[in-house]
Amino acid sequence: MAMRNAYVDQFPAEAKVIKAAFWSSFLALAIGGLLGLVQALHRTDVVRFIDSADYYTVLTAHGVLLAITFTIFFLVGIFTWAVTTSLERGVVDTRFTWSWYAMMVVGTVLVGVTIFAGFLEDAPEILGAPLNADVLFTFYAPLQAHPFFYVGLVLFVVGSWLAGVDWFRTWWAWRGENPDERIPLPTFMVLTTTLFWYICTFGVALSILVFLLPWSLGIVDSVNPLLTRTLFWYFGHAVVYFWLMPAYMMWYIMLPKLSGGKLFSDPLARVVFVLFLLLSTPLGIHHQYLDPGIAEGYKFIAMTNTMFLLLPSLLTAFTVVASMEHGARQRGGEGYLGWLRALPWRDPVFTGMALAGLMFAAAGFSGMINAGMNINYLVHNTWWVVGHFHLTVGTAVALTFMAAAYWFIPQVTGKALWNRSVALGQVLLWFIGMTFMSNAMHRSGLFGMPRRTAEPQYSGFEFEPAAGTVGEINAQVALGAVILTVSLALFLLNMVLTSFNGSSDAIPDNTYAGTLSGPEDAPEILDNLKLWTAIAIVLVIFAYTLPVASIVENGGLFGPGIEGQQLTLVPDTATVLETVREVMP
Ligand code: HAS
Ligand code: CU
Repeated sequence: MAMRNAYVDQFPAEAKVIKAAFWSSFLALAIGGLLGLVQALHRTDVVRFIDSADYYTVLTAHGVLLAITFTIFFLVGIFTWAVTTSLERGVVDTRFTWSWYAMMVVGTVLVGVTIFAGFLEDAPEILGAPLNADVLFTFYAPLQAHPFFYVGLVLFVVGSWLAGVDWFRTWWAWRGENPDERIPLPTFMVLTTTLFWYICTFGVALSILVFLLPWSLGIVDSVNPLLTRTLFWYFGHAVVYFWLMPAYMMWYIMLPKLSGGKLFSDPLARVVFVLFLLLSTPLGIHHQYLDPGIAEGYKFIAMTNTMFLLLPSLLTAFTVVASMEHGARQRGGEGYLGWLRALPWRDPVFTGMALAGLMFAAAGFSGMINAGMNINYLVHNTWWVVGHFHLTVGTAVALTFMAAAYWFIPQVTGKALWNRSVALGQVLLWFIGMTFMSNAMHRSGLFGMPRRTAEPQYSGFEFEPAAGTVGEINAQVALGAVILTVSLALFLLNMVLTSFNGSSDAIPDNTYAGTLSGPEDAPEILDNLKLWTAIAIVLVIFAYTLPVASIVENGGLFGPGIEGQQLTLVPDTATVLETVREVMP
């Protein structure tokens, strides 16, 4: 009998942790996804399951569970897989691996309980404050959560830091045994991503530990909202690449093989990941083009850096599509575009990832529009932005992860996938559902439909789409959301039923794509992680020192705060005039 060579046969102990991380991620996906349906139907006024007063509880849970919990649990799983597989050795000590996983779980539970307490009529008082966290996934001041929310976040982030330590330790151990070898590409991708994760999470850790947590505990009276916002976005842009890099990794090392060929260029892939390490952080201010209190010049620098950061994604589009074409031609594909037909469209792993890539091409365009300082004024805080990130994190990342799960779950459990046709239907449904939903969101944003509100219609104000009607746009969003929910249910069903399957001998080997141009063609300097990290830190210092200094100078380290100013949501004219008179000399 042929020997089976699945991941679980090579690394049984690691496979258990990875499996646990995947299931944590799927649980978050299930709850977060369902809440997505609830709010889409609510906003479009199709069916209302909740009171509008609970809208922000739902929105916070949806955002946190999907953008933070689902994504990061899944990626720590595949990063652990990538490091151990490409170094051909296990982690140094699986007890350490379990401990960071446990820390992330405890953090998630704390955050989850605090958010969901928002549904209770009388939330229990702990530490002198009611349990609550209706602060959305961006959680910057002036919104304030219960201290448990921040403590939970800290535990989760520290858990992810220790995961990074685990990957580095494994690599150091391997380097000791293989002193003269190049870092294998998947490990290289994990390490560069981890390095910028350390750089960017420094900002959010500072924001939580020095400002938000002491403020929610009542140790300090106020904070400077612009400072905590800026620290959040210092982290908040780079985090999107923390989600994206594992998807890119799969496109580089799996898609070429699934297509029947090899990766076009290992050196180019290394350059791409180095560029992400350098440029992911010093541009967070592109989320703050409309924030008063930051000078235009700093916003312009953020815009310039953002435009440079398009480069690694454009290189990725080229390299990955070239590799797919190479694969298709190996399989007999011909012609300028005819080769597309020779791709393995019946394979859900391939098709899911390819469709995710295709949607990301559109997402890249909406990202470029967001990034233009002047055009951003049109789309900021509208549903356009929501359309943008459902194509990026909601498809490029989420669909790639779901497609990857069809390959990974058999690898880490030794069980064959329950149903491949259902899986193929599932990835197609995601693509179709997202086409309806995100297209309508982008369109409605263009005529000013706001994001983050339960009642987007504003009584007495008529939206006028350039084409079609508001009702038609709402119908498309609702239809898209329903299709996405069906797709999600099929995904979870497949995962659950697979776990009831018996062990199978028909699991593909745990290998990934070879390369046409390998690491020997890449200049040695690309592997100099210390050098790139140092440059990345210098760039951050250049981009952030002056804006942060001026924010602190104008608004105070701990603010004048908003408390003293008695801001109400819609102040009457007299109050506005009075405030203007007070602040104007
Ligand atoms: Fe973004 C807002 C700019 C990428 C996520 N973004 C957001 C928010 C989220 C988010 C969550 O400059 C909202 C945050 C909030 O709550 O307020 N974004 C960009 C730019 C890029 C970009 C320039 N975003 C992402 C990614 C995300 C993400 C990736 C998550 C994973 N974004 C912005 C800006 C804002 C913003 C502003 C603020 C807006 C505002 O006003 O609030 C770029 O990185 C995009 C580059 C991408 C490309 C595409 C390359 C194409 C590829 C496809 C290859 C095809 C294949 C398949 C493999 C240039 C790689 C081929 C298939 C065949 C069949 C052949
Ligand atoms: Cu961004």
